[in-house]
Amino acid sequence: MLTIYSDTHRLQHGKAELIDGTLKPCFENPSRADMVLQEVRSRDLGPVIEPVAHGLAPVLRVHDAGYVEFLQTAWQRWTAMGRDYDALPKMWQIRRLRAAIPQHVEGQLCYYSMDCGTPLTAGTWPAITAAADVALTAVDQLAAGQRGVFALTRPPGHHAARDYCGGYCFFNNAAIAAQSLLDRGAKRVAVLDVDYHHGNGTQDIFYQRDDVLFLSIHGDPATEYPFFLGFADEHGEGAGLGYNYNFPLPAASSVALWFAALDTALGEIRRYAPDALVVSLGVDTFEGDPISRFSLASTDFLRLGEQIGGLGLPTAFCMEGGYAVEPIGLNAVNVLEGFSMRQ
Ligand code: SP5
Ligand code: ZN
Repeated sequence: MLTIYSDTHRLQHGKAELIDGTLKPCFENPSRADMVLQEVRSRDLGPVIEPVAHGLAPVLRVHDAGYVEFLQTAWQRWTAMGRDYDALPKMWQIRRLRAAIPQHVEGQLCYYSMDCGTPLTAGTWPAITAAADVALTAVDQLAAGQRGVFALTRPPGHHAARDYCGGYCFFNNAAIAAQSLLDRGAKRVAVLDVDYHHGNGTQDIFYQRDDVLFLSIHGDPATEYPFFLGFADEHGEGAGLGYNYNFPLPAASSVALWFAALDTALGEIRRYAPDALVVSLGVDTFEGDPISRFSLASTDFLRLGEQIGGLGLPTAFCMEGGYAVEPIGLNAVNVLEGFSMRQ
């Protein structure tokens, strides 16, 4: 399988996040993608190529122009005020506060963020534009006839909605890939999100549409981040009604329950009969993940890949979460190898 990768991801390197009451080094850091790349190479998954620059037009197909402009200018505006540290919001536009977009860069940071765990840094803009290009180049390769392509995207994307960042995500790489598939002639695209956390951003972007089927298997938001979305009764809206499936599972769910949900999700994908599939590939479902609570073993990721491969669809895998850094490569590449065995 072909892998698309850019070193530019390293420029996104936040300093700290608040976990269990203390500031800890960011779980979402460059070593994650470095480890995945190392495993891709050591197991000879296939060629690794650089992304091709696609510009902002395909990003603006799924993200709000004001939000994109904020991300593009924020660091320069932040440092112009003498601030030389990561930009993090400390409040939100909550109920009954005014909804007008602030002029001030810090006000805009608060307006365009979902949480305080997603540091905007000196390298955020180059890293997120490179990640979008990685996803878009994967789509180019599917269009050129590849069956499965691995977009080694970092930072991840599935928590980023049309006009907000959060959960370590800024641009929704998987949504950008799905939209690009449609813009290249696909009639229907499915996005299967297997990250531990609900893909609230992807759901947000496609909630009112029937040309993208979104399915997410994740820790129940009744007890897990992102708390405010990802419940089983979210089916879509308007034309999108019936094209959104959430499979929230209790945090301590068994592997058998997880695969039962996968089976149901795969059945819905078959019924939809899409032209292509995008997989939001988070491996934070792993039993050793430091911030998540499912218990998939490394070999389970092979089985996951095989089952996805059994759909027989052109498939772009976009890397999402996974914070057990040492085995992250093993787990991610197991999915890709499992997929390839079924081709
Ligand atoms: C892409 C992705 O996986 N984003 C995840 C963002 C999760 N951020 C909040 C995590 C809160 C975890 N609390 C865990 C406590 C562990 N003792
Ligand atoms: Zn996650």
